[in-house]
Amino acid sequence: MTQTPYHTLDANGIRDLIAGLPDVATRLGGASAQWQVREVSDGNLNNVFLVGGPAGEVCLKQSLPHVRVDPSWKMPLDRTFFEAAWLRAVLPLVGGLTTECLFFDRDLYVLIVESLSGHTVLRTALMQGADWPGVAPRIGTFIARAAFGTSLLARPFEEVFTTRRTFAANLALTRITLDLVLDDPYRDHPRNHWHDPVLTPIVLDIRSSAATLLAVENLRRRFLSQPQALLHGDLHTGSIMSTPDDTRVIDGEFAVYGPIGFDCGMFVGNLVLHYFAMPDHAARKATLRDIGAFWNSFHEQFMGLWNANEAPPPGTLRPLAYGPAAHVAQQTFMEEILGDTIGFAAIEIIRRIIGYAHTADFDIIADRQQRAACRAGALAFAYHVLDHLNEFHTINDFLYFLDEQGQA
Ligand code: SR1
Ligand code: MG
Repeated sequence: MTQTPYHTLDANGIRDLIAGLPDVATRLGGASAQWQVREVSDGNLNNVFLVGGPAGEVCLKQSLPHVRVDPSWKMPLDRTFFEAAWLRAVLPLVGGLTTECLFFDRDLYVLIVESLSGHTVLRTALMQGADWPGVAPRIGTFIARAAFGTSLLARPFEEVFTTRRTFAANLALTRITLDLVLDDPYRDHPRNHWHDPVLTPIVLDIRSSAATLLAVENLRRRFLSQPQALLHGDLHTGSIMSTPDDTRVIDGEFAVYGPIGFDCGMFVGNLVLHYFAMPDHAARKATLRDIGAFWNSFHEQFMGLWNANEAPPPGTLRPLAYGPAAHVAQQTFMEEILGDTIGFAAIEIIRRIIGYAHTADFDIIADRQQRAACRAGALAFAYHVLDHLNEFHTINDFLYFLDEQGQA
C-alpha cells in the first residue's frame, strides 16, 4: 500500500479517503459525490467532520500539527493514534458506553468512529436544562469497567506493563495535563486568565496557602506515579455524548495510565462547575443527586467486578488474604480512590475558572455580576476542599459541604 504523506483533509479529501474504505463507505451508502461533509470541530485540538450518505453517517477526526484554537502552539500528530488505541482497549470492557473505532490511519492521523449525531454533548444538554438521572451512574459504570479491566486486578502484569508502555508514549498530551491542569493555575503564567476581579483575592489565597499547594503537589505526583489503570485522561462533560437513555464517552486522546480517581475527579469537578452555574435550587439538587449516583455506581460496579474475580485469569494477582482482612484492604483502596476523586475534582474546577481552557457552563448566566459571583462560589469551594482535603472521608462529606456552599 502506498503511503499518503500527512496533509489536512478538506471535504473532497475526506470523500476520496472514505471511497477507498469499503467498510466505511458501505455505512454511508450511495456514491462518494452524494456524501455530505460537515465540519463540527468544537474542542481545542482537532478537526472533526460528520460525513453522511443515504444509508448513514460517520464521524472523522484528524489531528493537526498544532492546537486547533491556537496555530502558534505546535503539537505532534500522534493524539489520534492514542485515541484509537484507547478505544480498542476499552470498547471490549465497556460495550455500548463508547464508540467503535472504524478506521485509523497513521500517515494522515485520521480516526473514523460511528457518528452520534442523535446525541448531545453532555455539557450542552446540562446548560439547556436537561435532567437525565441515568447519565451519571452510566459514567460510574464506564469508569469502573474500564479501570478495573485495565488494572492489575484483572490482567497479568506482563499485559498491563505492555499496555502501559504504549500509553506512556502519550507525552504531548500528558504534558498538557501536567501544565494546564496541575501546574499553571498555581503560579503566574501567561496562559492563565480570568476577567472578574472578584476572583483575584481567591486566586491569591489559593497560591499562598501551604496546605493547598501541598495537596496539589501530592496530587500532581500521584497523577504521574500511580499507574493504577488506563485513564480516559480528560473526562469532562464535553467528552460525553448522551440522550436520556444512551451515554457514550468519547475523545480518549489523553489516555494514559494513572490513578483511577483522576477520571472520577474530572467528571465530578465538571458536575460541580455545572452546579455553581445553575442558580436554581432544583437544578442544584439534581446535580447533588447525580454526583452521589455517579460515585455509588462506580463503587458498586468496581467492587462487584473485584469480588466476582475470585478465580482470576492465570497470571493475575491472586488474593493472599480472605475474609475481614481482604475487606479492609479493598476498603482502603476505595478510600484512596475517593480521596483522589475529591482532590482532582477541586483541581479541575480551579483550572476551568482561572487556567487556559475555561468551560462554557457559566455563559448561561446573563448578568455579569451574578456570573462572577457563581464563578467565585465554585472557586472558593474548590479552594476550601483542597485546603481541607483530609477532612473529606466519604462522598456524603463532599456533598454535604457542596450543598452548604451552594446555599450560602
Ligand atoms: C490545549 S488543550 C486544552 C484543554 O483542552 C482539552 O480538552 C483538555 O481539557 C486540555 O486541557
Ligand atoms: Mg477533548
